[in-house]
Amino acid sequence: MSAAVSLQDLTAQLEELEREAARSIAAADGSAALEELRVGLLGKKGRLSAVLGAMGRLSAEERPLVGQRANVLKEQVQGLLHERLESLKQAALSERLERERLDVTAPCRYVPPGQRHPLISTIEEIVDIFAGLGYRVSEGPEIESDHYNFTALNIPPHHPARDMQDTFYLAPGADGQERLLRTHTSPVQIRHLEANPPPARIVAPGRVFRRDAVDATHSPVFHQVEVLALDEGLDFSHLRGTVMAFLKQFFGDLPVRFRASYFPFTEPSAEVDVQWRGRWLEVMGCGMVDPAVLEGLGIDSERWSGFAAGLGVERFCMVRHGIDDIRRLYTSDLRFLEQF
Ligand code: 2NM
Repeated sequence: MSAAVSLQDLTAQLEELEREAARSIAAADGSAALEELRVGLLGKKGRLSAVLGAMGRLSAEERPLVGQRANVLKEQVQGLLHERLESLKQAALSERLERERLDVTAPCRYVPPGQRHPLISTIEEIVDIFAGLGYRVSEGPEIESDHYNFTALNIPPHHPARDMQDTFYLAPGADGQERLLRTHTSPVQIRHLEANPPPARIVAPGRVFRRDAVDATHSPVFHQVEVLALDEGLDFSHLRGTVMAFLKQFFGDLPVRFRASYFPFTEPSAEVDVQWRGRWLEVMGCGMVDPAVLEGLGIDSERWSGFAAGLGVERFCMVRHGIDDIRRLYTSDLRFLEQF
């Protein structure tokens, strides 16, 4: 037989067990530690089982007293284990929320999926300057008739500009009319004047086509911007002032010179050079719209006068960025394009 056990002994053991359980559960730092405590306290070979085992040696009157006390303790310990587990879970969640906090309003760097092609940004820059001078954008078809591309512009039938060497001709349209790829954006101006009474201030950007062999400075497809102003009392000083203001905005304060030239659709005509890094570069052509062009449109050339100017966008873009070969603008080499 085992040693005698008293009611006092067992009650004292249960009280000691209760204090110890409360202290160790409060100190437990995770679910594994709590499970270990649960097994040690309430498991089959645990501390409570040991007390209950010894209870058998008490008298029949004393046994229920210890039994009740043990049941209360068991429930208390289970409650403490549960509460501690919940508070550890809560603490872990709070810690994680704090650690993973994300300020969705924080400013960040926007990485665009691509960039403007340098030709496009050059067109935009040129058009924006003329927009600032009061010009409206006007556009028209790339496939044109002989009439709009040549005849209406005072380019007579045997003018060299009409030569097969310069113009891409297409098969005639359904109406039997000759079709071609426009060689300049001037037909846009003609179409505008035909559809709108004067005055006019328009800027016409777009693709144009000429039968040129490809080299470092020539491409059969290139881009032009042309401007036209038509009003009462316009003279060459207005043309000069406009061109000077435009070139100053685009290139900065560079020396500019006007050289007398010839275009079938302007009289007088001039070519404009800028001095760039010590060399004179031809950058645009211009002139007073030939009265014959206006009369052909039914516009009274005694009352209305106009000036026009045209430039090649590739040239402007190449000068601005120091690009040495026009083909760079068309070959879509990312090592080139990513520099802009
Ligand atoms: C140039 C040079 C000079 C021009 C003339 C016209 C129109 F339609 F009004 F007659 N548009 N563009 C013109 C004049 C274009 O480009 C070098």
